[in-house]
Amino acid sequence: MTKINQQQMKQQLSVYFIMGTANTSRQPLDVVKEAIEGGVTMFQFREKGEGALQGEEKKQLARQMQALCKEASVPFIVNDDVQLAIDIDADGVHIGQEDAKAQDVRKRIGNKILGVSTHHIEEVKQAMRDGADYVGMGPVYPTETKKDTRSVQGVSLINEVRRHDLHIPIVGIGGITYENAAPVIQAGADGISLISAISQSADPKKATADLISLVETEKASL
Ligand code: TZP
Ligand code: ICP
Ligand code: MG
Repeated sequence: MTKINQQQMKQQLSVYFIMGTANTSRQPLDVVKEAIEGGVTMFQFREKGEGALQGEEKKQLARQMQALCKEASVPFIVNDDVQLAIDIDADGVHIGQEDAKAQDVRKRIGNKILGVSTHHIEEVKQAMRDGADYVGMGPVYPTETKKDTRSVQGVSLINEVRRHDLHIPIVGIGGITYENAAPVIQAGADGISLISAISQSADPKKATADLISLVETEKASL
């Protein structure tokens, strides 16, 4: 596996869907399948919260989602669980500031994609030194999906990083919907990352397709 280049990474981040069993009342695999049909550009398996699967059950669901992604050439990223990502040969890992150290994770995963959640410009610089391929920034807007988030920051950090001319690929996260997504891209993010706007949608395929066309329009207008 060769390391992803920055230009490719920026394209893959456009509409980055994150999901686990807690984020839908439907069959999780059906939701992922529909989101893929709608054109998601990257997927993260985030099996957390109430009723989250563990051990072999978690691994089995991960493999099933991974297979759907693989068929559609959608990069499959595992949240937090570095060992799971290695065991099933996922395309990458996403970690927060409270998880394993990015530098150590980079050593363990070789050229796989590494994403790091950041909330301050110093964390962004550190993630870059540690070898992150992209950073997540948020919560941009209030969200009901994750209870232990940092304070809502709008697009201020995204703006600040771009003002400092840092070229790391950025994805905004937290409370993003079709209605409020445009300012995130206008601020300089390369994409939007969403859970509920797709996973709770009555039509995940259409929700995704609409988000894709919005992000592409916004990127083209910059
Ligand atoms: N990290 C910061 S906000 C968030 C995570 C995982 C949840 C995003 O979920 P939603 O439903 O898109 O607001
Ligand atoms: N950003 C991304 C992309 N994923 C996450 N799980 C997160 C922030 C907390
Ligand atoms: Mg985490």
